[in-house]
Amino acid sequence: MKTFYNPDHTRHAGRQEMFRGRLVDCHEVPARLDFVMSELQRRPLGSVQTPDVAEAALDATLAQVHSARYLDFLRGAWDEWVAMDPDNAQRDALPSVWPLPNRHGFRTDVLPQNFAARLGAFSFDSGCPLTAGTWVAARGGAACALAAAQAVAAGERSAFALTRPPGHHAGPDFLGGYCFLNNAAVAAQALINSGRSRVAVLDVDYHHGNGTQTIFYERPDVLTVSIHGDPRTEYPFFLGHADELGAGAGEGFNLNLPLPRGTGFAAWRGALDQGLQAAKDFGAQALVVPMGLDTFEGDPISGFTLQSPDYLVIGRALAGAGLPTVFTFEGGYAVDAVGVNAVNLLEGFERAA
Ligand code: SP5
Ligand code: ZN
Repeated sequence: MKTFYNPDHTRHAGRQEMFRGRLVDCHEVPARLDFVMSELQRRPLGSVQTPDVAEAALDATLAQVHSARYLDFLRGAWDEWVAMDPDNAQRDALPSVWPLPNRHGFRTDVLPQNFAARLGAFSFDSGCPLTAGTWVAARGGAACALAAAQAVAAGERSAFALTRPPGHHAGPDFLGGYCFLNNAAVAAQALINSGRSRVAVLDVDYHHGNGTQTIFYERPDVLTVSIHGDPRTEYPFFLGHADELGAGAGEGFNLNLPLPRGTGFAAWRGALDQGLQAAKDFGAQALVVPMGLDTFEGDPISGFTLQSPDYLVIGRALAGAGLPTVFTFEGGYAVDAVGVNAVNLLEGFERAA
């Protein structure tokens, strides 16, 4: 399995996130990728390379999953933040005011001129710091997702987009949950562009993949499945319930499998089988797996109890689908275990593939 690695990921290093009235150190740190890289050196799965994709192809694919005004905003956001006050260069941008879209009559069609207001209009939480290097890092990560999809489209059995910031919480026109550009959506869209008519996304991160769900909610060509902590108690709270089935032409093409906080591997594995069966029934021609490792028992912000060897079993089960597969790296905040858990999953896949 080829790994596409984004060396620019270090340019995104948020300092603090808002949590219950105080700023706490960011959980989503650059060291996460170092642990995956060193485990990949210890247990190689194939070449590790930087992505080589045409800028125009990347821009075109990004434009299919994110709105033009969101991409324009994100590209220029740091400069605007600093232009507001030169002293802002000393700190990350966090939103603090939101329009509550679709409710209470707040307008989202007229974008405010004020930068802080626009940052709120394009985000859904205050735990996702935007930094000087966020755009470069996120775009480099999307390039990894595109390169991984292109490798699979060209005949590779699987490929791994190893990057951060993660992507599955980023929607058509919003950031949040440590995510800015939706790498899994880029991969799924690129597979569609390569001629696959049906692509399944099977999100195994602890948190519901709300961004990916929203991007494809009204589309019949991409099935989105997510196994996650029940949003009644778990982040992102406002999406991820079992009765969200897709809408319009996409009705029937979204499947949420929420599980209670505290769920262990036996029950989690049952949900995985359900998700794989849904991908099979859909007639998926390729699979995208947003691979979060925050289902691990030791994760500091999550609530399932998976153990490191369980990830080998997950990889093997995913390979059982028999589909060309792109993995994107998502959550996982038990930093010193994230490398072992990620490579276990990928190695379990490789051994069975
Ligand atoms: C990609 C991904 O896994 N995003 C997850 C975003 C979760 N954001 C909410 C985090 C709540 C942090 N809790 C801090 C506990 C401090 N002791
Ligand atoms: Zn997560």
